[in-house]
Amino acid sequence: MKKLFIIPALALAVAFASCGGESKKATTSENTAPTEETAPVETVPGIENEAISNTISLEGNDQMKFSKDLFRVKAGEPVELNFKNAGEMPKEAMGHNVVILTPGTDLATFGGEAAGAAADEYIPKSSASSIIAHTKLLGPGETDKISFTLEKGVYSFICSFPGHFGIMQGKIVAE
Ligand SMILES: [Cu+2]
Repeated sequence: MKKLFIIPALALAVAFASCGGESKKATTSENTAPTEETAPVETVPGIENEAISNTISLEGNDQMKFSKDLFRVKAGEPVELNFKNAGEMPKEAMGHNVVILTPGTDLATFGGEAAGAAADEYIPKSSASSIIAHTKLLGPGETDKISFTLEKGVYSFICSFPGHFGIMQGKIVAE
């Protein structure tokens, strides 16, 4: 007589276990909702307020400042950058350029290398692999125009004249 009671009890236990297993599986699949397998992207505050444009204009001035420090461009298509030194001070004292650097370039290291490259207008040959594009070093009133194409990413740009990159720096987001 005992057996009759044990068998239904076992069946119930098995049914309960499998039921529990199923509900656990359902929870797991909910938690692993499709996520995009992309590399972590650097977030740039304020970028959502910038319109995408591949023609960009920038000025440097006697206050050692760029007129803008954030640009948003379309990746994979040429970007035209128009740069002007809007100051009046002599080039030897307040020259400006724009150097676009590869993602991950350490600005302090690059700036140090650049400061030692006076003969090359502060474009250091030793860090050439970190440079995507650069303008000429401009004196007062001078302009230069360069073109380059960026893959998706966040790029720093600086003025490499000695002592300027700490303030004269910004970012270009290519998306
Ligand atoms: Cu400068």
